[in-house]
Amino acid sequence: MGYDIELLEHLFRTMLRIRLCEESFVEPILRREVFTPCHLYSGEEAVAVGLSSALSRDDYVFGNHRSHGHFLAKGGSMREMAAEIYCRESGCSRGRGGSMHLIAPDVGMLGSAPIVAGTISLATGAALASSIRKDGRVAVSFFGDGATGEGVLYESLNFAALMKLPVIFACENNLYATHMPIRECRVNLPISRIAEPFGIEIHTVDGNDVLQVHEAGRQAVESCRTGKGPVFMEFMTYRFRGHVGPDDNIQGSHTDIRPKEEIAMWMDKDPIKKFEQYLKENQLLDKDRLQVIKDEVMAEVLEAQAFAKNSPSPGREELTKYVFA
Ligand SMILES: Cc1ncc(C[n+]2csc(CCOP(=O)(O)OP(=O)(O)O)c2C)c(N)n1
Ligand SMILES: [Mg+2]
Repeated sequence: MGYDIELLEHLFRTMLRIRLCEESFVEPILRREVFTPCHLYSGEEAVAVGLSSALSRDDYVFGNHRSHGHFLAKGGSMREMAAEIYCRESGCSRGRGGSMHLIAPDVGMLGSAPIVAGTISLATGAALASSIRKDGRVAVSFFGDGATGEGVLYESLNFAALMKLPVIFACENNLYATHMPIRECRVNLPISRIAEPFGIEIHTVDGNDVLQVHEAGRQAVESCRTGKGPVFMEFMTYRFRGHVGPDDNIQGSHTDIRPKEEIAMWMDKDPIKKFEQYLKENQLLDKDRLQVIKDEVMAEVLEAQAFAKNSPSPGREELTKYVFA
């Protein structure tokens, strides 16, 4: 398939920005300089990046508790996200929200929240608004396999199908909800089958292959924009880090029960390494150009860390400033 170099660079750069930015938080979390709970997205970058690259700036995205990738992929500012994770006044939620409350309305990232499945109905509502206004905007709801245990997903699927709303239900199936394997809590796999009774378009996609995600995303967006109604997408992927924080990855060492062999198998399918190899093998980007991108991303990450750490925390007297009672 003929993709332009600009898009390929964007996909590689954005996945790397997510990976390196998140990994730059590992030490600060372990040193307890960061105390907001951090659900790292490492390993799943191709989903947020591939799907967001099929959207336009005006389209909407809603996230969940694991949304650093969704925020950056939709165009949110890295320094404002880093500052939010350090709970600083310069953060995207003015330091009051932390890692799980990311928002960047200017670029269509309308918010993330830790309540599992909590933003699915909000994305459906945003799609209803688009449909009433006829403004052509598509809304994406990113949620995990765990959210398929929540009733609001089924209510939203039904309502969206009934009203033919331009919403993409993007399920990131990383096989676990906290430490519960999906096969132990669902009888009917694959997950995407849950969308069948609603008669909507379904895609099951390799979530570690950014080009496959982009391509499926393009088709889903086109379907929504041309009034065909909602789309359900299931992305098969895996998180490299612990459920929350970086350190519960090794079987038996902490709380993670995932087999070492399974973790190793998925590490071999690292979406960034896979894409870098594809770019080199097909002579699309050479080693030197890839190195320039890596250096630029690393410089951005260091700058974001410095900006965040040098920003003041909200004053004690101002902690309730944005609370509406
Ligand atoms: C309504 C609700 N129930 C339980 C929790 C606790 N909780 C936080 S994350 C999580 C698991 C989510 O798993 P999944 O949706 O698969 O996302 P993943 O963490 O795998 O990305 C749970 C149960 C919560 N935040 N909200
Ligand atoms: Mg999960």
